[in-house]
Amino acid sequence: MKIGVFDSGIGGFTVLQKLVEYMPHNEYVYVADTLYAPYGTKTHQQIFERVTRIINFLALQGADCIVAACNTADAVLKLSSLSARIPPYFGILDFDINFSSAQCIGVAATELTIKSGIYEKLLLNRGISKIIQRPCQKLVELIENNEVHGRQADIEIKECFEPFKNADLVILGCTHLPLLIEKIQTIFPKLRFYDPAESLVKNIWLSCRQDGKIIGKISFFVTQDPLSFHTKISKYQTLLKLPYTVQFTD
Ligand code: DGN
Repeated sequence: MKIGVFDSGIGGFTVLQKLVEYMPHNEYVYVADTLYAPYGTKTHQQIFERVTRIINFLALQGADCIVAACNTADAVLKLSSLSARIPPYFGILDFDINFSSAQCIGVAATELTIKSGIYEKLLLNRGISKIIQRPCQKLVELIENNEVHGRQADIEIKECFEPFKNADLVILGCTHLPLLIEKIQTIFPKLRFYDPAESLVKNIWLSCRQDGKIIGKISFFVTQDPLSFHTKISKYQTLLKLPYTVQFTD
């Protein structure tokens, strides 16, 4: 089967990697909306327009299902009625986790995801009232620019994660963050983290009937500068494992 995946950049790799682990024989079409990145600082309307366009593009590519590997985009879609009209659609916010109501939960996410109130709503519905949310936009930019090894990354990690010191669990509410998890964990060894992609990908695997075709490849489409995207992703080859191509789309 063909699975369409999208994010503003390379954050969705953390979801794609898990999809490939569970379903290595599928064909993947991944849109990185690099021309409009970062999503986290845009308006609801701007993201809605971009995401509608990307979903139409993936449908035209013949995707059997579409995965929003971006919390910001999924938050916007979940607050509109679009996702209800484009089955089968899966979003990173469709995660399953049980909390005890006494827990204090941290969420690191983009400004737009936090502003949307979606995590607050999801957690309140699960009986959690102690919620700490922190923006991680600067970390997204450092990850996209491959500047994760310098001092600035340490400073930004501390600024984003320090307020979670008393949280029982921190949700990585931005798909870019798992790309930095080892460094975050080294700086905050006592914090516990949850990546929503864990349960999302398991749910996709359980609910999508596999057609038995063995294809195993990824087609990346980027909305700006395919060459630099190609260079950027070459270091993730072991992460992604499958052969891939990179093309431009507007
Ligand atoms: N990876 C995106 C998310 O999960 O919200 C954030 C990307 C961005 O453009 N800031």
